[in-house]
Amino acid sequence: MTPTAANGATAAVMTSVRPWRATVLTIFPDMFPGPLGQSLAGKALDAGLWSLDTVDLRDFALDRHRSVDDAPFGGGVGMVIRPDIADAALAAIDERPGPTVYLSPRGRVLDQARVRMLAEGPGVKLLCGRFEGLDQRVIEARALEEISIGDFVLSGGEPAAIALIDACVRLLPGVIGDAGALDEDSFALGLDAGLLEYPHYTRPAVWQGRAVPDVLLSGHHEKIRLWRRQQAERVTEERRPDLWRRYMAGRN
Ligand code: 9D3
Repeated sequence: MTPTAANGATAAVMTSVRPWRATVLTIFPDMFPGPLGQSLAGKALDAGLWSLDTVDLRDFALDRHRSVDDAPFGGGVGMVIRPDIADAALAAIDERPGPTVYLSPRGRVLDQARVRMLAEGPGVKLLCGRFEGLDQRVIEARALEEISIGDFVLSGGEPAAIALIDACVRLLPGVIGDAGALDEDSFALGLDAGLLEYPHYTRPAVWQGRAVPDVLLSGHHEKIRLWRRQQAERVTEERRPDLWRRYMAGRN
């Protein structure tokens, strides 16, 4: 299904705006769409709210073995992606919209501010790291933006690309209904306000001898709001001193 004026949510986006476009350069194109073909992102993909294309780095190899890597100058473990092959692949997607991101454990750690900016743009081109990394010269020559998704070791950039795309897609107009986007709490609390979330409860009211906090059953909406804020602050101070410091500084 493509966006049509028949759908009120997409009608506003129709005029001149092309769907947000993700282009992924990878030696494992079969990893895509993967989880992005399911749930929220998958429905939005089917609805034409965004598009996903993969480009196989091996298609730009120069030998019959389709090798894209070589041994590191100066010695050491592992292999390095060749600059000439990465550059040829990047040249082939030059006309596609958005900045070119190289997913690498050496990158700046992705945050919601960068996700918001990428989602507001026309799309993104993602080069997935593999082996020990990519020749530094192509990173410089193409001014690639290096992004990591956190301080843990993946086997390659593909799962990081999937996480980045998922984070962007859920922000695209029409992907989340008004219910989620306009929910007051998601602005007042939660990551947007710089706090971790308060704890959630649903039925049954007592489960395995554990009762839901009384205040949530009280019907006092002001008390509930205050309790949730207290809980959000307590858990943030406890688990994320970095977020807590920023939150407290921002209250001045
Ligand atoms: C000798 C050190 N290398 C292996 C432990 C460094 C290394 C190279 C390549 C470690 C991981 C990888 C593959 N990772 C990614 O391509 C990657 C990644 C990550 O590992 N963590 C967080 N974000 C990202 S984005 C791409």
